[in-house]
Amino acid sequence: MPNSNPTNAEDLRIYQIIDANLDRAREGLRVLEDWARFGLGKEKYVERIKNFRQILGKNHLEVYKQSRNHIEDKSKGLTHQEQINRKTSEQIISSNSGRVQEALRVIEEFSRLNNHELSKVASEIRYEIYTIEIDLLSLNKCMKSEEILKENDLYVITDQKDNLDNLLEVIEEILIAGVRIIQYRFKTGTDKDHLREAIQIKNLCKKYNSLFIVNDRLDIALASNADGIHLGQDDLNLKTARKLLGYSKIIGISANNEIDISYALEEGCDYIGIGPVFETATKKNKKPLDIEKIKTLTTDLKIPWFAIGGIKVNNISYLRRNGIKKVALVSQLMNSENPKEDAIMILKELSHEN
Ligand code: TZP
Ligand code: MG
Repeated sequence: MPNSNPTNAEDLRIYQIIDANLDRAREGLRVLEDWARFGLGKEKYVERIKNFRQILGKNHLEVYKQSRNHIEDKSKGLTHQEQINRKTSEQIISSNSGRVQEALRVIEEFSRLNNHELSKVASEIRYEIYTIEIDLLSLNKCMKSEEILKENDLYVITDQKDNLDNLLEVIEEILIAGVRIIQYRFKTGTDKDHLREAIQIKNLCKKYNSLFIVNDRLDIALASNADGIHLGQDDLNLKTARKLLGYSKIIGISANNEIDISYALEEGCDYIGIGPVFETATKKNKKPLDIEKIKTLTTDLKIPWFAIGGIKVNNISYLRRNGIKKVALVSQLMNSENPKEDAIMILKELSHEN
């Protein structure tokens, strides 16, 4: 209970501030809770946020509510331009987390003298909201990337080009054609050049709402703010990569046997590349996997997987007849005279109903 006098004018003003901010904080929490529930389907966060809302509800005493009737609020109903401009779910998460944090801070300050318990509660919840905000934003990012991986059947990997302008042009053409997943793969050259290239490709991918994934190199992925990384069996292990990248980034793994696939799944990889399906000059010393073997390996796979290796426009229908719906490729588009037209043709092949 507040240890003050509700008829005293200054105390009344303080109660009114606490009342308004308890409403604000609870409303903001409800927005976050509903996004965690309906937008992300994350029960753990729903429960945590609901619990905060209930704690604040219990602390929303009658004396605070009564104070509403005593002093008129002249700023009621004011809307800021920022509120009108809010468009994305990320903006909604950030602005409502900010709203909750600010409201709790006000409660913390004004209840410190007359309701120490509420002040403490407000401070504790405020700190938790800082982490919840980051977690919800990460989950949002991850969900968007997962959706792109699920909904798109063509994954294009770059090849080393002598002329960077040409590589960027090729990538842009492919993006214009409608490809939504690009992997930046390089084997020689300087890190300085690779980071510069990575940032340029990342910007292009962002412009076309596409995923940008870096092959092998976690440092380049982090420094270019890539959406994820692709790792082979001899690269950095998935556990370490996850620790360094966090849960907002996707991690793809190359695997072509039961053990590697089950380990990748256990460690929480987001998609798998399986191959080579056919012989390919891009990876000369790898023996192709039997198509029946690919079928066995992928029967129970619940995450997206892409077949890779020697895939061309003219073998996609064969792959599709064998249940392979998603493909990754390098040379067919990187060496193409007309990458846009070819990408459109491949996308069309992949979308055929058969
Ligand atoms: N991993 C397995 S096969 C392969 C990689 C990176 C190369 C695929 O290149 P291409 O040119 O599409 O055959
Ligand atoms: Mg590798």
